[in-house]
Amino acid sequence: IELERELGGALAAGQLRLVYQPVVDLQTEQVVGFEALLRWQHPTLGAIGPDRFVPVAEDSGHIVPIGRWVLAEATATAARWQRAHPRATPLSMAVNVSARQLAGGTLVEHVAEALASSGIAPSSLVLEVTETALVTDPDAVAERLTELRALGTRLALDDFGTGYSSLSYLRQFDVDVLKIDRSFVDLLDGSADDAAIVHGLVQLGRTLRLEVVAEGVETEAQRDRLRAERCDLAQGWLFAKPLEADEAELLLLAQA
Ligand code: G
Ligand code: G
Ligand code: MN
Ligand code: NA
Repeated sequence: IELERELGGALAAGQLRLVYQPVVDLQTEQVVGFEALLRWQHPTLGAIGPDRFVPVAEDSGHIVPIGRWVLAEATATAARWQRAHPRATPLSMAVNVSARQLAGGTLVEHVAEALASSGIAPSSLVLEVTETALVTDPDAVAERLTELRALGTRLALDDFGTGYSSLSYLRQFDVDVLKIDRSFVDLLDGSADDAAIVHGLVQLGRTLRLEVVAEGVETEAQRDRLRAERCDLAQGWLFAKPLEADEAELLLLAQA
């Protein structure tokens, strides 16, 4: 209850900010994009993680104005970085979208607004949804996703393999990107049978012609295995933790 009350004023008080985790191409190790992640710095409670406050924001409805701000901020940042660091394929920006946002009536409007004011190509915006968000209200979600697709944004299935869902959703919802959850990446340090799960997930994505991203890559051994499996992209502490915007810019400058 206290968090919920505090969250109401957090946005206006400038206590929310985005950090950006680089996404790298596994073959070249070049940064090809970022995932925007919310942070809340409360004046007395200190740093509150999204695992704690995003569920509160969802239940209270605060996620809608917060999500609108996240979309505006992340796309504005992407526009700035794309201009400063032009590439054949522009830097991508991934934004997490929760079940409540997806089911609500304003997400499409807020995405369109963010695209228009930032001017980025719609295809460089990746919306990350979890399997659980998809199954919460599949009919409403399917409609929203069709509208988002019409805008030209891409759709990523986040935390893939951990949700309560089935493979049929991959086709039904016309996903573009598969993000393999870090609990599976961790398995790469285990037995051959465990590693076979990652092999299967990467193959599934490749067969369906999806872009495959491995999350939570922490060791060189994991990176090497994923590269050998022809996984396309990766993020994780081995490459970089989520960075403040100015740190992320330095990284882009360093690889230019
Ligand atoms: O940054 P961290 O790994 O602590 O994020 C924890 C969780 O919070 C992740 O599951 C992530 O999807 C979620 N999260 C982070 N930023 C956002 C955001 O801007 N919007 C929503 N809806 N969820 C977010
Ligand atoms: O659910 P989602 O994938 O959106 O959440 C991303 C979260 O994973 C972020 O909170 C981020 O801080 C965390 N994260 C990113 N890279 C790593 C990593 O290499 N190891 C671990 N343990 N967590 C990571
Ligand atoms: Mn995510
Ligand atoms: Na994830």
